[in-house]
Amino acid sequence: MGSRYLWPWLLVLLGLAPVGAQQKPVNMLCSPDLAWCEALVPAFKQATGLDLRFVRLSSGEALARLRAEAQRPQFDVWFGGTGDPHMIAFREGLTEFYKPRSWNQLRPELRAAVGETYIPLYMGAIGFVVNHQVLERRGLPEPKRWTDLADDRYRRLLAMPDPNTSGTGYTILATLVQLYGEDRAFQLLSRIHRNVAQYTRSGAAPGQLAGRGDVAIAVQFAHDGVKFALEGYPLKVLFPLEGTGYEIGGLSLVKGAPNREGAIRFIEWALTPEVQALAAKVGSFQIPSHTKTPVPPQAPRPANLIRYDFNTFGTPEVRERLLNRFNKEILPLPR
Ligand code: S7P
Repeated sequence: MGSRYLWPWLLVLLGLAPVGAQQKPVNMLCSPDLAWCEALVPAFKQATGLDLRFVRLSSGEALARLRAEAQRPQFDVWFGGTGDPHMIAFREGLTEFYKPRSWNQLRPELRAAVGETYIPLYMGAIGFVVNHQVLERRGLPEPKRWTDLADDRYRRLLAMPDPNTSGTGYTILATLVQLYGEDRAFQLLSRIHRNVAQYTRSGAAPGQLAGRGDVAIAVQFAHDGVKFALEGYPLKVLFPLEGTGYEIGGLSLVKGAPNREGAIRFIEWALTPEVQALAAKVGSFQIPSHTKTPVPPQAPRPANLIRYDFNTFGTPEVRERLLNRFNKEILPLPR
């Protein structure tokens, strides 16, 4: 047996490496598109020999799961999903900040925006994903502004995600509050509500409804709309003129992770440019956080991003207050 096979066992014998720790599977809570979660599994196995298991949950649901398991965490790592719930999880002591070796190679503006709360994984902006065939058929114009979404002519022609379960939905809510102030945002939401045919559980689902022609306008992440358009649906991605909000998708180490070492191995691996580039190969066109990962040519690049206040909207009390208002003041209104 060569010395390269002997030295790991020597470490074990000296008590410097925990027996079996490297062999335990890594359990991942995964919030992006399912195809991306699935693609990570064989790639991680090939790179490390370790099994990766995952459960796919939307960002708000993932946060709820971490809260429910706080006393006995089941997951090691939370991959992807909008940043606000990652920041909230950190502030509630559900995750811990781990600084990866590649930290200084991640886009500085993303690191600065979230501080040392979670690891930025990608960036993506909210847009309007419109089915141009449905609009043409009905002789309706494309919506240009957030306020256009309240236009009576779009009655029951809109779909958007529910901010309780969906990180995308919460990003939309927080965007309107930042653009209009809280009370005016809720007034606008109450008028938009009349046009909403469906609030979906996950963030990408509105684009599927628009793609099939069940609705004309989906409010969601623009990159999810690009994916559906490239799959052949008659969709077009627009950005509201008033400005739009965005996410800094997160990667977090779960506090008290049963397999902390495996989680750290996963995090270091997942941040490499080669692994980040997997996303675009399976149709996820966000802007990757590593400066050396090529930005997919399909990634939408809106010109008018707002100065999204991650610190405020990643606060547990602010999220709680906004969701309560949404549940009490908007959802019960007739449509
Ligand atoms: O599909 C990719 C993506 O839009 O999904 C992530 C996030 O979990 C949003 O989904 P939910 O709204 O269902 O939580 C985004 O971070 C990501 O860009």
